[in-house]
Amino acid sequence: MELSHIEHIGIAVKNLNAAVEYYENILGLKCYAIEEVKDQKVKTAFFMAGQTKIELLEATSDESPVAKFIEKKGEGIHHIAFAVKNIDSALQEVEQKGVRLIDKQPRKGAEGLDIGFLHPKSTFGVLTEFCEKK
Ligand code: CMX
Repeated sequence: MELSHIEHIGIAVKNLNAAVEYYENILGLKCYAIEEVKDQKVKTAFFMAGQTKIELLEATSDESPVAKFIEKKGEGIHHIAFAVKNIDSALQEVEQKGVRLIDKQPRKGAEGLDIGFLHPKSTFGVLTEFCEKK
């Protein structure tokens, strides 16, 4: 498997607008896109800090994984996403090595990326996402 870089860091927030204001007005970053990902029940806002992408996540339903996360753990870092060269084979490879997958097949995520999640109970507590730009 080839992990090329950290594609983004996902941060769960209760109020996207308030969080965007903080990142823009206090940290001086520019929000370059806001996108709802219906499949994941989230609204996202994206920033670049140098070469590192930050994705803010607000739940759009009580059933959203982000709503459940905030209820249990509060706001904060939700996941880390790695760019991979071939997401199908990367998911297959880690599963063969004993990692529990959330997504056995890639799905469509924000920014048109193919995404798949690894379960945090198999990854030392960090919800891990693979992404491939096709
Ligand atoms: N990071 C670390 N641990 C997490 C976690 C996270 N983001 N989310 C849940 N957990 C832990 C919980 O604390 C819990 O641990 P304990 O059993 O020790 O309490 C365990 O995982 C199970 O959590 P749960 O609350 O019972 O929640 P579910 O099993 O219903 O769901 C998960 C957990 C990870 C399978 C679910 O959140 C999921 O499918 N996530 C992937 C999709 C996603 O997060 N989408 C939103 C982002 C989309 C995007 O970036 O576009």
